[in-house]
Amino acid sequence: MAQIKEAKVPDIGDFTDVPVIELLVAVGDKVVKDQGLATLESDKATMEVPAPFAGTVRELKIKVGDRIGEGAVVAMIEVAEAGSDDGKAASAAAPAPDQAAAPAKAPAPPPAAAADALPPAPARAASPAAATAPAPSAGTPASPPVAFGADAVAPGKVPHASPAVRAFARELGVDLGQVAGSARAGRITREDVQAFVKQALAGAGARSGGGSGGGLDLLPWPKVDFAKYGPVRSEPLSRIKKISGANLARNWAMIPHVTQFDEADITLMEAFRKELAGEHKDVKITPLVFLIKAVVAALKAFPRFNASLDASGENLVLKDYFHIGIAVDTPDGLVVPVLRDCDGKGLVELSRELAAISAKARDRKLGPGDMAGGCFSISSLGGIGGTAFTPIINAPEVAILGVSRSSTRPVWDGTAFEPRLMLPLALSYDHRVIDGADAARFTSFLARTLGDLRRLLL
Ligand code: CAO
Repeated sequence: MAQIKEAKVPDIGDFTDVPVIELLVAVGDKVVKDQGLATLESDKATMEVPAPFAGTVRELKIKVGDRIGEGAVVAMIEVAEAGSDDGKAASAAAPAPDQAAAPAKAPAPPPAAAADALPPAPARAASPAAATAPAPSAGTPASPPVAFGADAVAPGKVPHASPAVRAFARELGVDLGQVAGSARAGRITREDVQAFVKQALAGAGARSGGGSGGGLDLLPWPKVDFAKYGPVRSEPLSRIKKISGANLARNWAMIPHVTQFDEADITLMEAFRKELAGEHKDVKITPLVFLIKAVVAALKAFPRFNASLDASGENLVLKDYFHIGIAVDTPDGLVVPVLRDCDGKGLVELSRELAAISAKARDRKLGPGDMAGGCFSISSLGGIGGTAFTPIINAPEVAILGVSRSSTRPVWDGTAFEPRLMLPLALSYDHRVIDGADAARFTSFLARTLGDLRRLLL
């Protein structure tokens, strides 16, 4: 017969009067034994109150902000039979095994935190994580929440992390007890969880390859006391650098990059650009907008470049829209806002939009929507200098064009050397999706188009 019992805070060591920072269940939720009911956070540690038995939550006795200690009643739980505290009888009332594996409810990280710190999730296709880490689905975390027994809550033993980080760890199935915290007082950050997952994946990969090159069997990062060698200063990385760094590292490690180099004769294009610039003095018209138009034409001619691998990694999603990401250098680091529907816009309109979006980027006013939905990116260092570089693909896109500074060089026209303005191009592409021959065709097409803009009319 069903019985309603009190779920109380267990012995939590020396902690009393600890604030409740998060409720992990709601009335009506089914819980399994040891599932977290609420999170408490003292100045020394964060801990979850585990369900002492399985059943259905009938009433919550606490709310966020309450301060509680050992013995406080957290919830009233209806169990199927009396005497189920030991968990054996409770199994009769526990959800079916599949439900038990996916607890009824765990809160998602607060949206601010999610948007704030979480770089776009790796495409599962591109990610060995898909093979080893469970894929979270809405409302059903793929792993049981991390709960800590009373014997694990002494200071120094309890993982110290914010609710958002704890929710993030739960989603990834990470036991925070195994993660070393890098922040003040050993607090675990989102980056620590990501680093832990990366390391675990590298280990799993190495194991699956028999330790013979099957995974990223990397050496630990060198720890050097630089101060031993001379005066040093330390400065924290900006938030943008941390986010873009994590994305760049993932893309560099997971995408088989090849870079195809080419050059375009932009002598005629440059003459036209100057003419146009003279007619539109209110806006800066640079070679970049010509590149955008030429890229759109190339994407139309080679649709596999305007595509992404789907989540299974087995299908290519081909796009019939032309949104181009532009790498913008800001004082805080690199960002890639997206210019939409570039196929339907002219050079002057694109120049205005480019000026507006790069100003917005430099003023730190870009929202996540400004950077979403890109098909293909262009990274132009032409205004700065250099002859060539190998850009990193902006996943889940499959290619990126790097542009360096144009220079006038003698070019043999069959009978004589002619001074021509040459623009260096570098196309990095995902070799899983694009073959080298197609990449060479793509850059040749680009070069021909930039060399003779009439081709944009074809
Ligand atoms: N060759 C020669 N000159 C070039 C050129 C090229 N390929 N591209 C631009 N220029 C010229 C422009 O015409 C302009 O000349 P004027 O000052 O005489 O008018 C000057 O260089 C400066 O251009 P710009 O940089 O202001 O404008 P842009 O449209 O070329 O680029 C933007 C805009 C936002 C992309 C750019 O400012 C920027 O941030 N670039 C850096 C991108 C980056 O960091 N990429 C690296 C990613 S990997 O870490």
